[in-house]
Amino acid sequence: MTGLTTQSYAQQIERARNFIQEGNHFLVVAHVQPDGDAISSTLAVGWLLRQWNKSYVMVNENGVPNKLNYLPGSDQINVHAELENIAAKPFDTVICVDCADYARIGKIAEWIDKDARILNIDHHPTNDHYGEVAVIREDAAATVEILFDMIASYGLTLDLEVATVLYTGLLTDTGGFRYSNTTPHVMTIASELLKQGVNGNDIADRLLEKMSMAQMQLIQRGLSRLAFSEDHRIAWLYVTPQDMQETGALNEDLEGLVNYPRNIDGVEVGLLFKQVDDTGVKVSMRSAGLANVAEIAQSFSGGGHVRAAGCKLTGTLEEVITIVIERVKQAL
Ligand SMILES: [Mn+2]
Repeated sequence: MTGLTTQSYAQQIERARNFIQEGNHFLVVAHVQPDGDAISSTLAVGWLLRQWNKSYVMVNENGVPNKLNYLPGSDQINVHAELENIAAKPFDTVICVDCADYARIGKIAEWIDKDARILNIDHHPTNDHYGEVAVIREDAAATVEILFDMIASYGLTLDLEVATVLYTGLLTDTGGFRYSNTTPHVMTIASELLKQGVNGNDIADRLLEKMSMAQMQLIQRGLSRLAFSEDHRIAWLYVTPQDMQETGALNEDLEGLVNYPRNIDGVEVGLLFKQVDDTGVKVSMRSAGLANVAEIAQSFSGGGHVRAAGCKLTGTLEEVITIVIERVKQAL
């Protein structure tokens, strides 16, 4: 913790400029199981570094979800294992994007120097301000919104490539410009990006409409197990390793599944339990507004946003469902 919360956003952006200009070679890393904002933020930082002739390596533990492989430069994002073949390591200058805490980079930490200089760019309210410089705006809809502000503040000129990347991060983290984080500023930025020639319709179709067969089959299985609390204010689904195996689903195919329980009239909290193995269960939580699921997730060492958060617990599927549902009941 460096306690930079007292600094203004503009000052943080200036400190980030100095951080980048002082460095030569960067590792750009996002969180494990990256979403649209994480991948887009990685690529936007890469674009920014190229404008200033800096060299860099982009990475995350799991690579790029198939759905996002239309993004320019996405083929240059490495997975954890590929860093093995990269000469300049351990890395001593790191830019973390969309990671509320340093542990969210997962196994990538193995390739980073213990004394590395870290720039932390993020919008999660649970961000603990790790790193030498932190650019945090909790009311930003996405980390790409902060990156747009940085690019504008540094006087760099947008092009179609970075506009496509930024638009993707905004679209995904606002649920297609539908969530409560869809502010006038978000729409102003989206408008700027569309002016660059971004094909908003094509991106929305790829990311919001299309589904893989495995994703649809997981929905089918998940919905067949839909369960409710007695008062019907909590609803949940679960998915087992067997489901993943039999449908050939990847982790990215789970995306959106948690919205089904949450979207039911009268449901305040929707949950998805994903059994990882015999001892661990990942929990995704979505709130309709009344419950702060970030707090609930944090009480289980997880984190996230007020209306969307997650955590991982040890125990059997049944045990974890019982413990978490009990905690959600207390929060309602
Ligand atoms: Mn994000």
